[in-house]
Amino acid sequence: MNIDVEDGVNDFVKQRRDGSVAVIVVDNPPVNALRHEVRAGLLEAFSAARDDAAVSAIVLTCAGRTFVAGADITEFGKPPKPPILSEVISAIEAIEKPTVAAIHGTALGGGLELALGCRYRVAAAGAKLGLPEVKLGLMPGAGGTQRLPRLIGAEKALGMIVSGDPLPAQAAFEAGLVDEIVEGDLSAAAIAFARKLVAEKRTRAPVRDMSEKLADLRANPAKFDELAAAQLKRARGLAAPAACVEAVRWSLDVPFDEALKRERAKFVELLGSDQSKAQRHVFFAEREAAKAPGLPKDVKAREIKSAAVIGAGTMGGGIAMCFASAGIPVTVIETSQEALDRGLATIAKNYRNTAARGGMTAEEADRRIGRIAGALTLEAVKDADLVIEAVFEEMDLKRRVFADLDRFAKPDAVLATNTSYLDVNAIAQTTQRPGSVVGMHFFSPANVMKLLEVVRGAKTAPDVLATAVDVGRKIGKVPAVVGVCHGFVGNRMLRVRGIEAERLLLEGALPQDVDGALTGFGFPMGPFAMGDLAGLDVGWRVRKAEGRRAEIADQLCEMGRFGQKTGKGFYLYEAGSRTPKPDEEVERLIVETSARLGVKRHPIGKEEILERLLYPMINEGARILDEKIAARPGDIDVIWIYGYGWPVWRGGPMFYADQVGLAQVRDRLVQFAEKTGDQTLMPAPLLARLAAEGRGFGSLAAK
Ligand code: 3H9
Repeated sequence: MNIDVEDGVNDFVKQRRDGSVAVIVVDNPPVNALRHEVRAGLLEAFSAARDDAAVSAIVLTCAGRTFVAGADITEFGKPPKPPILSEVISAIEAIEKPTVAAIHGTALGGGLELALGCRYRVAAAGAKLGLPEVKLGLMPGAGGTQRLPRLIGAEKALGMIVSGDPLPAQAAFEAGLVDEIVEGDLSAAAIAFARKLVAEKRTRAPVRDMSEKLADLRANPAKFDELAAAQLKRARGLAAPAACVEAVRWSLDVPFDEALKRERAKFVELLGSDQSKAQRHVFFAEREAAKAPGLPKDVKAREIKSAAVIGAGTMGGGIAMCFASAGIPVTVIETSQEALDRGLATIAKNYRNTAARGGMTAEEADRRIGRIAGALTLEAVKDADLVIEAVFEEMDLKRRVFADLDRFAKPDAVLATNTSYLDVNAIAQTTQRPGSVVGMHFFSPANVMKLLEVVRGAKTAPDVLATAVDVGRKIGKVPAVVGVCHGFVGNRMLRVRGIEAERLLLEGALPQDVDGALTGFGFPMGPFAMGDLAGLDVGWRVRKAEGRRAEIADQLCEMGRFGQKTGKGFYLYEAGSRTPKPDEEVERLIVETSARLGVKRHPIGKEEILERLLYPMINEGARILDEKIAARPGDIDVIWIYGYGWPVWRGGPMFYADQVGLAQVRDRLVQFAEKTGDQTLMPAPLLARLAAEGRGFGSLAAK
């Protein structure tokens, strides 16, 4: 069959002929995931090209914005439909004619594995190639763990597979993963590349038969153990990274076909694990959280070409860095030269430290620093498309700033407040344009933490909300849209946990017991170590403003124990150390306070500590859903994972609640309410209703 024009193998795979080169095109927007029809279409198209004597070489390309970005994650958990991906790849790999994958955008997971089945790979200059399965609690399941080490060596492959981080095209070229980097028309270049292979009669063994790059580690298995141990250091509590290491090791000492079988079996095992289910939930929840309900479909984000940040403190400086790092020029505004100089100097120091550690080149650090200007008057916001206020957390001050902003900002500027608790509507009211006002709540350190709570005020215009979300993604954040209430989603739930943590101290636990239960669960740190890190005076101020007390924390503050910055807080810190050490003085204070308040202390087990901390948070999450402050349970999960260190492999508080079972959560909450006399611990109506119906929060998302 002679195909000159594009012909559909099916709806998702097309083919055409360019002279004697067969061009196979995957067309499954948005990311060309390998759904069943794509796999079947590829097998059919490659087989036909193989058997057609008029075809001398085959090029595989993709339509749209990217090469294949992996298996179709939405198919996971459903019975697999043949052909499975490994069969398709094995069939492609066995073809003797030159096969060339033409890669643009991202070749990820099964997409890269597919490209590894071709004998050659060419890539557009901006392409990225990686095996990110580990980020979904998985490992590559279609030969990636065996072919990648054969092509680029086990050491580099191990790094890529365990981290899940992709290589840019240039690095991939240097590693031998890509044969040529192409500027301009990728398809045309790939076809020309294929023609040249034919003309020069160049051939190459399939990747499965390569072994040269494995020789070094095959001769020195102890070195592999060292590399593996280094890779696994940060993989606390996670099953997938260990499985990745094990599989890469097979590339050294297990025959290829046997290793493929083992890889598949391990992949299937991980697919069924709770960890992977949680991580896949987070993948989709993260994307959903940015979608605000009720926004018109055609709403367009405004273009942000420049930004201004008011306040050069820790928060303002961190926010300014986010913009500078994303290539958006930003002006930082302070009230005094001294504060401005200090803020700008800290920013420059942060960038230079990163460069010194090898995180970026010195030139890149300079470029980023060069995108940040300083100013001493609010007038300097006049050209900014987006203004973010990051002044002290005080309503009067914020209102004054917004009233002034109204005078100076461009009419179409987006005005954002970085408040972490305050009423965005009250702030918006001080302007003549409340529709332009939105909350953008960053988390400290703002240049590092991924979460961005985008707070939608009562009057926030749809395109203003869309702009905050869009710019959030552009500066590398995970935006989650929330409504207005005290503390929004994250801090409102954190407050509940804080109250319980304090209550546990009075009832019999010590700070290290409470923190230990949470780190054991997978949090990087517990509430008391976190309080010491952030400064106990911060929470003290908030409580005073709210007119409430936390017995132990307030006493510590009254003693001048503000945490790490004073060397003492809930723990003791030796000079220059950030390691918390239990402190007898604090333990005495806790015991005395219990006695003074007439609370009889008793031992509290790890399990109970966890339930006491986590279930009230879940309960508050249910109220937040009921009040529509968060649109979906997954939004709350995303907030806790990216803003508060909830372990990703436990899927977030609402996902976790479903795994525990809502009836169990409800029953324990009733017991806690009885035991403490605190009626706010009684199950929220939504939680009680779902538990009674035998449902989980996940069933709300599906509606
Ligand atoms: C794998 O390959 C296993 C194999 O080893 C073995 C198999 C046997 N499937 O992120 P975006 C959706 S595991 C289904 O907003 P971007 C996504 O949900 C897989 N859907 O765009 C979103 O939908 P919606 C290994 C997918 O430009 C839309 O596409 N691969 C998939 O910011 C746009 O996504 C990965 O882990 C998928 N694989 O980023 C790659 N990927 O519009 C995962 C995306 O309804 N994907 N969607 O919200 C990514 O990292 C990013 O999506 C990517 C694009 C970088 C590709």
